[in-house]
Amino acid sequence: MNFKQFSRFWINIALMLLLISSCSYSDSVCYKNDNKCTKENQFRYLLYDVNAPEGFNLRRDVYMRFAILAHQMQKSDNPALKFKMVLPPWSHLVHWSYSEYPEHIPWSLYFDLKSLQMFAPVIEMHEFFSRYQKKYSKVIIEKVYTLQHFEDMFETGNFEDRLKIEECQDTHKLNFFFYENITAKNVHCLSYHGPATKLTELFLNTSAGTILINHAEVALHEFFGNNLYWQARRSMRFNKELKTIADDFRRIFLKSNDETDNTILPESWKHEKPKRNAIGGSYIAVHLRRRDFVRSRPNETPNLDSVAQQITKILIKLNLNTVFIATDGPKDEFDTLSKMLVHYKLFKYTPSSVIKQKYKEGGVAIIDQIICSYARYFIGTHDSTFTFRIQEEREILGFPSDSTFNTLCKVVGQCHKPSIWTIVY
Ligand SMILES: Nc1nc2c(ncn2[C@@H]2O[C@H](COP(=O)(O)OP(=O)(O)OP(=O)(O)O)[C@@H](O)[C@H]2O)c(=O)[nH]1
Ligand SMILES: *[C@@H]1O[C@H](CO)[C@@H](O)[C@H](O)[C@H]1NC(C)=O
Ligand SMILES: *[C@@H]1O[C@H](CO)[C@@H](O)[C@H](O)[C@H]1NC(C)=O
Repeated sequence: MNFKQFSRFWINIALMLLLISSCSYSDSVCYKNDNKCTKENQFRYLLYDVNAPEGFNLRRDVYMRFAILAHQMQKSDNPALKFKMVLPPWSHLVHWSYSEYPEHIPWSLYFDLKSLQMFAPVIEMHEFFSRYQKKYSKVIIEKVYTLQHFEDMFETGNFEDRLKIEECQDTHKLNFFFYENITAKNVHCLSYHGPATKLTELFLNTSAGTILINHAEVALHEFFGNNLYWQARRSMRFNKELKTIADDFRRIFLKSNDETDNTILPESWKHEKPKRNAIGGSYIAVHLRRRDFVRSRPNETPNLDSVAQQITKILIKLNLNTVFIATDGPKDEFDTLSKMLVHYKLFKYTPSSVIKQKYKEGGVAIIDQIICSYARYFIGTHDSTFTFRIQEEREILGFPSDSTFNTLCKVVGQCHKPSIWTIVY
């Protein structure tokens, strides 16, 4: 055996071992009245991933679209639609600083998993792994669909809902959530226009036990602001400890608490009743989105002078003297703003190193969002999804809409009309 033959021999052995260790799951998918059904294989697994540059708060919106899909499939009688949806761990988000290694942050660090599960059958990636680890050392996803827009959509003006396997527009290598032990068998590109719920058509057409949807953000909401939308949104309660940290800050610095603010929510969002009687703490909150917004949206993003003027106007109008600032801008901007508003009390949340280390930028952002949500009056940044999530939170808490849907203007009196998504009772 010469060297070439020798190495080919070992490559073959290695391939064989790989195949043995990774056989497909489709034959273990369980359909009704099938004696193959065991507790473990009665579900298929749906995984989804989002375009790398999308931020945390847009990803939360994509989650809602897929949670609604998973919710509807769970309610269906069709056994072929029995899925568990695997939550994509948070890694390498563009706005967050990160090291070379992916963080793989589980959803439970930021959200109350039990609450999510009351709406949709979701599991963490590590749970998905542990279900397979017993049998296999590597996960081989049976079908991957990378969503893409129809290239002809704007030329032909065809905006009908449709889906079709087509040639891939994007030829980047798939990254599988930055795991080295996940690969795929079948990869397709799916030109797609329509809501995420339309994907059931695809799932009914395949018996694959594991399906991954890439570029999930291409799939849209079926309805914006209907009852199902708000159920999904309400189920996204934050990790309780983050709420506690935010509550401590409110109590200590802003003299705000749920009793006096009239913002107590029932333990379970399923019992939430329509109301619009939240008062909020005696402070106004401002979400001041800077960094890339300053550069990429010069016509919308105000300078600090203008921000200070706009804040002053509202403080006078509401007869308040306390401001909470949530911002991704540098510390010296906050200091400058404080100097411009010396007659008022300005606050900003600064995490201790322990909290920063445990919850990272995502957790700090959520704490800022919570504190903004409980203010008497909120002013956000035009077109920021970070702001949208705060506005939704305030709708859920029952604030009057005119205390919520306000955004900073470029200069006083020159404003964009904010998009308003209220809960309609
Ligand atoms: N702590 C904190 N972080 C912020 C604030 N505003 C923005 N950030 C950070 O900047 C990131 C970018 O905002 P995201 O809303 O997640 O990004 P996006 O989904 O692209 O949304 P926008 O760019 O805001 O439309 C957030 O994930 C935060 O880490 C803020 O007020 N407080
Ligand atoms: C894949 O690797 C990750 C660590 O990178 C590990 O946590 C997980 O359990 C592994 N999965 C399987 C199926 O071995
Ligand atoms: C379903 O499968 C058939 C046969 O493989 C294929 O021709 C059709 O395009 C598929 N439909 C969808 C929605 O994937």
